[in-house]
Amino acid sequence: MNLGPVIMEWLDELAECSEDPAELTRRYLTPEHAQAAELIMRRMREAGMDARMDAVGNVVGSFPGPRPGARRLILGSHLDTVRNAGKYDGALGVMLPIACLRWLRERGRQLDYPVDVIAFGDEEGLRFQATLFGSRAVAGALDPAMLHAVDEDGVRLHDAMRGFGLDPHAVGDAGYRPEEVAAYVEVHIEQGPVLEAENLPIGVVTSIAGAVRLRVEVMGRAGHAGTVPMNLRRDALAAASEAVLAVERICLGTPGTVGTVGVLRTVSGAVNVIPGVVEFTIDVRGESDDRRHVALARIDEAFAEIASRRGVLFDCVPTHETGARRCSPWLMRRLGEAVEAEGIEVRRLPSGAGHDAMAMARLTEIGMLFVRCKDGISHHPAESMTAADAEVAARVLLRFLERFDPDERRSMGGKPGAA
Ligand code: HGY
Ligand code: MN
Ligand code: MN
Repeated sequence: MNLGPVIMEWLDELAECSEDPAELTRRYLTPEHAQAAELIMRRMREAGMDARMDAVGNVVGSFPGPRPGARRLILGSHLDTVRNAGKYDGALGVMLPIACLRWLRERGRQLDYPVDVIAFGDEEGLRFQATLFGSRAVAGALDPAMLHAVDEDGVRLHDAMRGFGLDPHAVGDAGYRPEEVAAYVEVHIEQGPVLEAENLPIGVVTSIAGAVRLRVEVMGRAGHAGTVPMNLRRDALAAASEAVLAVERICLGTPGTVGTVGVLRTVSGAVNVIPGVVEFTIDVRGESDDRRHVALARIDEAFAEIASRRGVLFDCVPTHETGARRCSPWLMRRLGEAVEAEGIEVRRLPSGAGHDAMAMARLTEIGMLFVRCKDGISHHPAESMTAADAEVAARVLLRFLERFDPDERRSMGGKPGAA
C-alpha cells in the first residue's frame, strides 16, 4: 500500500508551517495556521474532497458519499501545536485519514456514506488558553466567554478572528447537528510509553482523562532585596514555590491524578526586588472526575494555608475544564476488529492526554486509535514515530472505513459515552 512514507512526507511538509524555523510552534489564527490550512486543503482536494475553512478557522474536508442525507462519519484531529512541538501530535490524525481517502479514490473504491475530515484550529489552547476551541464549536458546545480571551500580546480572540477573516458572531455556523453525524474517530500518537513497551504499533482507546487548567496569581508585596528583613517579607515567589511543590505532593498522594505547573513568571521581576506578583498555571488530570475534584479541593486547602502563613493572596481562575470521556463500546469493537484483521493483538488503553474527541463526545459517539511513538515522548521536538507504524494505522483505518455502517448504532440504541 505504501501509505506510510506518503503520510510521513506530508507531516514533514506540514511541520514547515511554523512561526519559528528552528522549533515547531503553530498557534491558532496566525499566518502559520493559514499556511497549514492551505496545505491541508490542497491535500483534501487531491483526495477528491470539497475543502473549506469553517467559521472558527477549522479546515473541513467533505466527501459526499452516494447516499445524500446519510449520517456522516467525521475523522480528524488538530492542526495547532504546543510551543517547540513535535510533528505528529494532532497532525497525524489530520493527514492520515486524507491519505486513506485519496488511496480509496485512486482505486475507484467509493465509501457508501459521507465522510468529513476536520483539522481543528485550536486544541492546545496555547495562544488564548481556549482549549478545544475548534472542536467545541463543531460540537455546538462553545462558551461565548472564550471569545474574550486575550493572548500574551493583549490581542483578544474575537479581534484575532476578525484579523483572520472570520466573523466572531458567526461561530455558531461551525456546529453540526447531532442527527447528521454517525460517529467521530480520531487517530493520534499515544504520547505515552505503553504501546512501545509492549511492542505494539497500534491500540484502541477506552477513555480520555478529564482535565482542569487554572491560571493562578500570587500577590505579595514587592520590596528592596537589601532592606526588608526576612521576617517582614511577603515574597510572592517563595509562596508560589511552596504552592508548586504542594501541587506535586497532592497529586502524588491522590492516586489516579497528575498535576503540572507548566508556566511560572514573576511580574516585573528584578534581581534586587522581592517578587510582589507571580503568575503560574496548573493542569490537573484524573481518570475519573471525582479523583480530579478531590485533588483540586486539597490544592485549594494547601494554598489557603500558605496564603495565611505568608500574608499573601492567591487568585485562582479556571481557564479550562473537560470531564473524563468514555469511548463508544460500539466503535471500540469495530476498531478492534480492524486491528485484529491486520493480525495485531488488540490492546485497549486509556488516554492521559486530552483530545478533540472529548469535545466531539458532546455531539456524537467517539472512538480513538493510538499509534506508537518513540519513548512515549510528546509535546517536544523529540516526538517521533515510524513510517511503518503510519502504514499499519492507515491499513487499520481503511479496514474500519470499509466496514463502517453509519446506521448500525441506531439499530443498537444508546447515547454517546460521557463518563
Ligand atoms: O494537553 C493535552 O493533553 C493535549 O495534548 N492538548
Ligand atoms: Mn497536545
Ligand atoms: Mn493532540
